Amino acid sequence: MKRTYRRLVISEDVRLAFRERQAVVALESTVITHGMPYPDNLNTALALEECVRENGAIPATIAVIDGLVRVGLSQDELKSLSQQKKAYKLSRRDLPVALAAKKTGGTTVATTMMIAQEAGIRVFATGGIGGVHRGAESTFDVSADLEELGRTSVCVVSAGAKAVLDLPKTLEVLESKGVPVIGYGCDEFPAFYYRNSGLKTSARMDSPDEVAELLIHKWNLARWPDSMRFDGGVLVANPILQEDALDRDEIEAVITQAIGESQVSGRDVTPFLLSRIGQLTKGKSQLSNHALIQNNAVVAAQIATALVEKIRK
Ligand code: PSU
Ligand code: MN
Repeated sequence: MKRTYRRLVISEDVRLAFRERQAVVALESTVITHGMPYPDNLNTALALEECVRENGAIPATIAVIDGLVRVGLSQDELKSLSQQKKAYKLSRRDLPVALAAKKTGGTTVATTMMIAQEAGIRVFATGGIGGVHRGAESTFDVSADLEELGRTSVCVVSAGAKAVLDLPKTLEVLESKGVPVIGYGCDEFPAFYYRNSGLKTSARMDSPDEVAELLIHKWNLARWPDSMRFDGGVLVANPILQEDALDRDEIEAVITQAIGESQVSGRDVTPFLLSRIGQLTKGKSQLSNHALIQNNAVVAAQIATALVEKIRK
């Protein structure tokens, strides 16, 4: 059988960035295909790329298009992905199926991490990671994102975990898997739509430089001959800005209502909840989501830039 097998298709922009040792930031695409309605999803995707560039790095949106793993998309490709009604949501288990059957889909945090690592990208920005769902003691619904953070060496910048989750249980699993959870300029784990969950992070850091130093030590990027390397991810929890945050009690009531109405399971849970919360808040949650992801893209670009500078030295 004749087959062409290309593992990764890396865009011209991103290849040039690698060649010139410029900082690169990975961006996920499930937020485009399943996280927001059109045209918000497209506007967010374009704004994120802009935030990364404005902060001195090159964006690489990752997705699967017609069975090819793509690292770096053009504006036209982003537009067409954002309008795709039949795009799949691709987590770790779905990726080989999508490649074999030449599907198109958005990559979740888990798959974006896998692909970023393959491509040599160390820093990745998203909105909020998946985690342990409320009621997981009976449904067993725990996102593959947590497993991936335990094994794949990429730094994920997020506004904590998605607010629909059980945050204490999510933090427990991250601790079990050895994932440093860094409060970025904060002591408490942020709760996505609002800043304070009352839960502790594993450490606090206040600058891109500090995070870059952690990454160098964790993965031994300086190749110190007698140093240890600790494989696995790092979660940088970057709280939403106060002016974009929602009222805690109000949004918690909405989340409880949306969870109560949910009749779906498995991979449909998160997209259903995000869209229902959007309806119930009359779009306010989507505005917050848009703002917090941009804030994460800015910090990710700053960390990626600091990391490149340290490795160059
Ligand atoms: N964060 C957002 N919007 C999203 C997601 C995260 O602000 O749409 C996506 C991410 O791709 C994440 C996925 O990996 O939801 C988690 O889905 P699940 O809980 O089914 O693993
Ligand atoms: Mn799930």
